[in-house]
Amino acid sequence: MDVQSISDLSDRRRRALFERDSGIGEIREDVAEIVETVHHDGDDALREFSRRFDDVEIEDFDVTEQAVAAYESIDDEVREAIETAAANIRAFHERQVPEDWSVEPSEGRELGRKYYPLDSAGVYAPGGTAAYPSSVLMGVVPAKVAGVEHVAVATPPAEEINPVTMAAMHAAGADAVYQIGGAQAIAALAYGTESVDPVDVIVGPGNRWVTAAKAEVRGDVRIDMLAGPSEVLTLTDASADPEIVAAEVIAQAEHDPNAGVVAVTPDADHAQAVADEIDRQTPAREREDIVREALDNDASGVFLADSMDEAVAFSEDYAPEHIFVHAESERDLLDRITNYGSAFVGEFTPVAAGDYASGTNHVLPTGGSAKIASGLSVDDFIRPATYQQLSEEGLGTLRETITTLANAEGLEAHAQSVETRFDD
Ligand code: HSO
Ligand code: ZN
Repeated sequence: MDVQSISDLSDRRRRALFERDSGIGEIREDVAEIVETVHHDGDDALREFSRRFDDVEIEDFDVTEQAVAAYESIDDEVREAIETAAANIRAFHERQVPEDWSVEPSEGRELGRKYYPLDSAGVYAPGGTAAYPSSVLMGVVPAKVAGVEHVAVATPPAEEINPVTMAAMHAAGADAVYQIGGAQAIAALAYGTESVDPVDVIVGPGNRWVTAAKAEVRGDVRIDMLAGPSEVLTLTDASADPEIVAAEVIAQAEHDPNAGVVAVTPDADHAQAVADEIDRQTPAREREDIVREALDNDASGVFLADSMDEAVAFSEDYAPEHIFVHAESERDLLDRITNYGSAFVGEFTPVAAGDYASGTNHVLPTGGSAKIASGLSVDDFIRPATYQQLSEEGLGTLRETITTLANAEGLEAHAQSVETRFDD
């Protein structure tokens, strides 16, 4: 792999690195049609799309019982790993549940905020080679922790739906599981059909069709984010072991040929050592072909900065989904970066820890949206509302402010609703 100096990057290359595209633009129209058809024709449309896209004839969309059976039949070892991961994810997300609060900013004016869980949520679980049991846990567990009553999972139909993914649905506490995939699944969850109850929020990663469908239904239901391919940026100095840095880059590269995998450092020898390690380790990986494609794409590379300041600025512009920070003053570096979905600090903190088991969520903002958005959390399933109670004295203090503004807006009845409470 070549090491590229940040100062030598062309504008085109910088754009490819910093303006990563989700790639849903060109399929938006086709997806809109699928969504509309399901909205209109319900189960008939779902059956037709399952025939067309998944090549299966579906009688019953509901496979909830299969998830229970899968949970009971998978290897004990795998079941235990699922339970351990789920417990850690649950514990971390329980810390996110907000408590209702109130204040009295002045005498007789009590104001507060109350938090309500949404009634229902839909979690999309991709199929095929992207069937990740871990992603099911990341979607369903926070919903349940938030207090969502009804959590449904949709996953593409298959001769045998991945049993570990199905088991994870049950372990996480999913209330219903439907064998429906792609854009049609998102439409079914958003609008409901004869067989599928509509939900308030749809979360979870999917392919471009799923993502485009989430963009389509957004507004009618809440969605978490428009997720793109996985990303990692490593920010390291000469104190880091190149073997570890390369392993971090390669790990996320195996997700997707379009993954964005980047190593940045201000140390020239370290940069070269990381690049060499990537070349050395890649042939040994099972998913070597995907890794190579990811390393070769325009959102990836090994980059040399003039200074740690320039490396930090590069990372801030890239705004990666995951950042791996390992340097002499790594905790200081963590304080200097802000644009990332989830940070992994120090030698013994692989991104894989958060991908699976440490407890943080792995559904994270990609494509640079870490500048404006956060990863999946309990917040996605919660709706805050405000309340207040004023005493006579409290309202008296505000009386003139309210009536002055109401009259300025020409809304005399608003002013009167205040005045009517006073005798003078
Ligand atoms: N790194 C992926 C999540 C994942 N990794 C699932 C392994 N399984 C996107 O954040
Ligand atoms: Zn991963």
